[in-house]
Formats: sequence, C-alpha cells, structure tokens
Amino acid sequence: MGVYNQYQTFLETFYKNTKLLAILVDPDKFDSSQAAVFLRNIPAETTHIFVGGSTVEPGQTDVLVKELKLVTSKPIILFPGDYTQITESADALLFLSLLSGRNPEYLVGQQVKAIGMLQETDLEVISTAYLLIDGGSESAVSRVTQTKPMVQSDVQAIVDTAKAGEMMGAKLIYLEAGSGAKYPVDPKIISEVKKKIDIPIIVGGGIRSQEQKQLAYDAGADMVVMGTVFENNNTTQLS
Ligand code: 1GP
Repeated sequence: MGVYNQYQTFLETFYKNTKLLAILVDPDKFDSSQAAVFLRNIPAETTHIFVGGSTVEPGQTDVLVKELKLVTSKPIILFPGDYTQITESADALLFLSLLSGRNPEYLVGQQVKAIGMLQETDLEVISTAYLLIDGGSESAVSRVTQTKPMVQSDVQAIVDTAKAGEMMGAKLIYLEAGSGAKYPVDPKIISEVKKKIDIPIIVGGGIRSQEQKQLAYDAGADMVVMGTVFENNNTTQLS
C-alpha cells in the first residue's frame, strides 16, 4: 500500500482551516480531447481533480487519468462508482462506503472486490464514509446503488451516521447531495456534522455558485466538489 501524501493535504487543510476545491470529471461524459482547454477554464483555486462516475466502461477511467496527467500536475483522486474504475495511474482513491444506505454491496461488497487489484498497486487508499443526502431529485448514486438518500430534515440521523463512520475508522466524511442535485447539502447540516467529528469533511452535489461554495466552506466543509457546473465547459467565473 502506498504512502499517505494525499491524505496529509486533507489533514493540513483541516488543521489550518484552509480550503480545498475539487473539480469532478466523469469519464462517461468527458471529451478527453478537450482536457487541456477544460483545465485552463476551471477556477484557479482548484486544488484537486476527482475522476469518477456512476456508469463508466471498464478501462475508461485509466485512459482518462493518463490523459489528464499529461496536462495537469494537480493531484487526481479517484471517486469511483464501482471497483472497476480503480486505476493505479491516479494519486489516491477515495475508498467509499455508502453508509447512508443499507445495501451490503456498497457498504462492503465493492470494497472486497477491489482488494485483489489494490494489493498489486501503490495507490494511496483513503477510507471515506459516504453519505447520500436528498438533493431534491433522484440521483445516479441512488439509482445505481438502489438506496435512498437521507432526508435533510433528519439532521440527527446524518450526524450520527457521520460519527459512526468516523468511529469505524473513516479518514474522511463525504456529504453528497448527488450530481446535478436541485439543491446542495444544507449548510446547517454541514455545521452540525462539523461540531461532532474530528476528520475532514468533503461536500458535493448541486453546488453551482460562488455563494453556495462559500456557504459550504463557512459551515465547515474542508473541501467542496463541483462537477456539473463545469461539464459544459468554459466557465471561468462562477456566478
Ligand atoms: C460530487 O457529485 C458531486 O460530490 C458533484 O455534483 O455535479 O452537482 O456538481 P455536481
């Protein structure tokens, strides 16, 4: 297993209260020939590129990561929808367990399937408690994993689930409203989770504006992930 360089960045951010921004690239929707243009147009403050999607052909992620590596030195972190998206070309892997749901395949089944490959690589593996929270529309995560999102009004259940993730050994908490969500995770939820846990928090799904991003940071997100808003390219300024 690899060294923990990437996780170190999350910890430094957490302790120094600086912020990280990841732009998510879905191999299924991304035109690799546009990679250089895309990378020129994402915000200058971008610290990471995330690669992953809910429905990706085997091999597609590896090709995309290698292409991105040719045009960026930003760390590339895998955010896979399933174990077939794991490639050692990336800098780290978010080893996700979908704690909001009760589907054993996404709690532990996919992780077991990944082990054969992970043991052959030096990929940094970052254990991540992944919580799907209702963003107002059916998400691909929900559809693919056959699980329901947690309702935003049940803040206590969300906090308890995040805390359970931390106590089970997760190194990161990921609060996810789902790609293309109508509305993002409520900042009140982020701040309640922040009060109770002592590991970095990633927040994504439905964040489209500078203001929404800042609200997530102010509430306690250490990293914000944005995908859809950059998918149709050429957005240099967020509204
Ligand atoms: C990352 O799925 C999100 O957690 C990305 O969401 O595509 O809505 O930005 P958007």
